[in-house]
Amino acid sequence: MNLYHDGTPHFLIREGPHARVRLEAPPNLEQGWVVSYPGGDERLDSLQAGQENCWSGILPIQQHQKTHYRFKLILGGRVVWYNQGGVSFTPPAFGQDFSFSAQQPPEWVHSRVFYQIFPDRFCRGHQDRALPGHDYHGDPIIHKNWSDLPQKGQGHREIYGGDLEGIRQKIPYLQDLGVNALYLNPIFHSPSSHKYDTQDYHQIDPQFGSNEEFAGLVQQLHLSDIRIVLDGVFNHIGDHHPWMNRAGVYPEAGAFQNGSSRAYFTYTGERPEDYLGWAGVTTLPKLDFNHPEVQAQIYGRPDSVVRHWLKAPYGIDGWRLDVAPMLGKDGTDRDNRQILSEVWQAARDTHPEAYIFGEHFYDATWWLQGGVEDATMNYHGFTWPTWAFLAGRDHRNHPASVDAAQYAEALNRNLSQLPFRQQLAQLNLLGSHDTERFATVCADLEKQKIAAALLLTFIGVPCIYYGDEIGMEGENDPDCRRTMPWGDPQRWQHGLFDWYQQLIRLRKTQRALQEGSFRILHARGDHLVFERRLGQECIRVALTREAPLELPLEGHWQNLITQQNLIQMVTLPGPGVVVLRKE
Ligand code: ARE
Repeated sequence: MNLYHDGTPHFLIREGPHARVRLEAPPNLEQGWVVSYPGGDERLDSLQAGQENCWSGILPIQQHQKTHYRFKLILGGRVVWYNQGGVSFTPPAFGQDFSFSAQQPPEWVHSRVFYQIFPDRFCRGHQDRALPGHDYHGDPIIHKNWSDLPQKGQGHREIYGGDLEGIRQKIPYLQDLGVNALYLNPIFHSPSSHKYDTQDYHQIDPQFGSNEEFAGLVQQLHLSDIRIVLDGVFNHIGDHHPWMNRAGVYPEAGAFQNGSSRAYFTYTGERPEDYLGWAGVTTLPKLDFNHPEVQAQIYGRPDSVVRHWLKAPYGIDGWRLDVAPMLGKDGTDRDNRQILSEVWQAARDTHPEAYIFGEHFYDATWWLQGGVEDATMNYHGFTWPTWAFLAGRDHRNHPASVDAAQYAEALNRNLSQLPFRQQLAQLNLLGSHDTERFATVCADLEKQKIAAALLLTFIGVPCIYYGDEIGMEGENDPDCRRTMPWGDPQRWQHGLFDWYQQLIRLRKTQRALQEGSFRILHARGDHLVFERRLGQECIRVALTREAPLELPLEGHWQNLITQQNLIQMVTLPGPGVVVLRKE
């Protein structure tokens, strides 16, 4: 019997202003305390011995900040400390204490498998609807055939014609695959194909459909038990937006004509074009979130963008915040986390179950302590470590060599700094519209299957980038935004699709995979074994990326993929994965 505690309701029970914490401990535990830090002061509560080697103690819940705690124990005559970082003989770092926040992510995300859609490239429902014919900043918009590949340097002005009607028509496909939530890349009126250059936040892009069509789509998705999250691009607008009006599309003066909205931007010189753009891109003027009017229009007022789409007749289920850590920085002095917490609060006030996750390419621990973002796109804590372990590539797609022990270390390091409910809400992904596709990074079908299994069994919410389930390939933007080859079944990896379908079904039927704790049991060389646990339910995932794996078992287990009952041993002769449930 080892020391064990996690954030599931089995081990952490909230009782009004207090929480009861439970600890499984070996028989040589002599005395123990749960140590918490209300107001910064150390507070100890003695653990009381209960049944089945379980001890419990009480700690006060902090209402406006994170509650963090650890255990101090006398085990076999020795003082030890135990927190999310494990057991130590000296007081451990605070950053890795167990923790929870009073402001928690919504619970509905636990049972969801997300599917990310880049709308122009997913499905064209209205074959006969004319595509936008206007030019893009002097260069023509290019209308492409569905089977053409995107061209480097032109991706932003290549239009294929995907639309909302296409998504609606593919609801049966999504249901067959099993996904039950969508994240859509931007859909508001914008000149480019990617639509990160918003021209009108209150209008669905005419290529994609009308506002009414969108309301109808959300309604139909909800009736099909599919939730929907939109891309919130608030750090910058498009230069066609009336606030900038660079091309003079609108009669009223924008910032470019020295209108009053000039104050919404940051300037590096006197000329109209001297505004700050996202990453220096002039089509993406960066907003100054210091300005009260910017705050009011984006998230403050009842009809602000954030609130508008969360309400009827649309009622979306949340926002993905584009370049979240950049909001308000570069020329403004308002704290980025303060702005994001106001966005989060505005969303929650409007829709108490809204799911707000930020786009972060790097460590986002700082944003995930409650009340700022519910989650992040988990590139840092899942995508990059998984690329390195299974594909031998780092986040820039350079060679990287990582064994299972290092992989486990990277996963644990990240998790140990997050409150448990935030761990459950993290949006895990293998790639996106901003990265190479995993099939291209990895180019090995067996490893793609292992990656899919990791995605669907790891702690957090899985998100599948459209087409990954059929093994679509693609280099970086714009090649990773190819069209879904509906009419060409030869380009589908049907076996991979079946595998995804099977894993999604598992994910949706096993609560331990949705809400259970995560613990690595073995990580060495090519082999990784981990456990997801929720009360009495226990799922074990064992995999090898190459060398044969033999895993002895104690007790009775069921192989959830083959339905076979196993008693003594799991054997994997080469790259593969098994998912087992304790009977
Ligand atoms: C276009 C061209 C690109 C060119 C870029 C800059 O297509 O080839 O590099 O311009 O000139 C949107 C479009 C892009 C478009 C961009 C500008 O989707 O196609 O690119 O607008 O017009 C970093 C940021 C991350 C950001 C990515 C793109 O950290 O936040 O770059 N992601 C968001 C969205 C994008 C969107 C924008 C931001 C702008 O998801 O879709 O771009 O609203 C490494 C680095 C990361 C880097 C990542 C990806 O991992 O470490 O920092 O992310 O690569 O490039």
